[in-house]
Amino acid sequence: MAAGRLSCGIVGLPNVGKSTLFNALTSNQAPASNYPFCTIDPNVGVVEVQDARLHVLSEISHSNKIIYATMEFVDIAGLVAGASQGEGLGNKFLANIRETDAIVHVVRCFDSSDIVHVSGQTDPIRDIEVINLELCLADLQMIENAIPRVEKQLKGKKELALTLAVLNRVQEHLNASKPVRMLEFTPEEREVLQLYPLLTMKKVIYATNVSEDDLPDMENPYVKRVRDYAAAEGNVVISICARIEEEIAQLNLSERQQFLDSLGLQESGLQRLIRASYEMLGLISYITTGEIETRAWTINRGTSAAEAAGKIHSDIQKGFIRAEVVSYEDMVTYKGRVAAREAGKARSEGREYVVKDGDVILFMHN
Ligand SMILES: Nc1nc2c(ncn2[C@@H]2O[C@H](COP(=O)(O)OP(=O)(O)OP(=O)(O)O)[C@@H](O)[C@H]2O)c(=O)[nH]1
Ligand SMILES: [Mg+2]
Repeated sequence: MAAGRLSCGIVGLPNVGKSTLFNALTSNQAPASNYPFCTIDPNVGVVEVQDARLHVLSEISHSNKIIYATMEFVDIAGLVAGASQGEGLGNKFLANIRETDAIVHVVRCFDSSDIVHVSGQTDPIRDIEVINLELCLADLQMIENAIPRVEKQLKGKKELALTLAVLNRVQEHLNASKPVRMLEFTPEEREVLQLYPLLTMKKVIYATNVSEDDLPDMENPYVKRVRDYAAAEGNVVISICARIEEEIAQLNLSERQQFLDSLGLQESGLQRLIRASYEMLGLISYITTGEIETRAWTINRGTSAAEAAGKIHSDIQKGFIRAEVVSYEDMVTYKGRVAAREAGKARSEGREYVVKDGDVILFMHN
């Protein structure tokens, strides 16, 4: 995670469309924004989270610019069976995944005789299980290395009994090739587990990559099977056509809408994927708006007003007096903060107020 930004790693077998998706994600910049787009390194891209609310508020405030929330995506080279044993570039890929906060698992759901499938033919569930097994095996290695160490220390430190119990439970689960995120933990157990950055603890979105022929609804029997599989695990599925997304991303705004219309699409699949990823990371946005800019600020769900103010500047957090909060809906209904305030729709909130997604905030500070 660079610059405090959370990241999603794009994983999957080779040749399933990860880089195509990554290229689409990172070239898909909003023309209205002048956020300095940067590719941190060739495999890490900063992506804007489109938000129609910012357009509406920028018109109300006559803002000079819009600044979107951002998040990172990391293109991770294809994992193959045996990666956890060092097959392919195995351990290097696994280390890359460990550094990300959540996973977008790209699953090939298109047939193509031109594009070689590493295991012969398209079979999304087999593919998912190859990847998940490698991730489980990598986690199992970590746990198997940790258990004897904890056992040794346990003699002097009785409080490690909980750690050992958790590790044993996790080991048993991983031995059955099941991801650790499916287990339930108490808050104390979760704290213990933070010392062990497990790959299968990370949340997952399955991105089913379909053929151009499956537009506009992007459903096919392969996708259906992934949906059933993901539902059983409680995971989200977003269907995309990476190749089309890459084309869409090359177009300017007016061409883009025309192209989407011609394909029968409301919005690009990329936007759905970005939003779902943002939510998966537990992120929400609060908004500031004025003549200079209308801007979304990223916070974790549950963040207090004072902490949220600190995102703008640490001085605002330190000198925090109060936050004047108007909901997005009231900003629109009353066409701005002044009228919303007159209508009694501006709430005065203290340091501990828990900020909600879409709160439009003005901070008062010393
Ligand atoms: N027909 C079709 N082809 C696609 C689609 N997405 C990707 N491809 C093609 O599949 C091939 C592999 O795509 P990449 O994006 O390079 O795959 P990758 O997952 O990054 O592969 P590795 O980096 O080798 O692991 C390329 O020739 C793409 O053009 C799609 O939606 N439809
Ligand atoms: Mg690639």
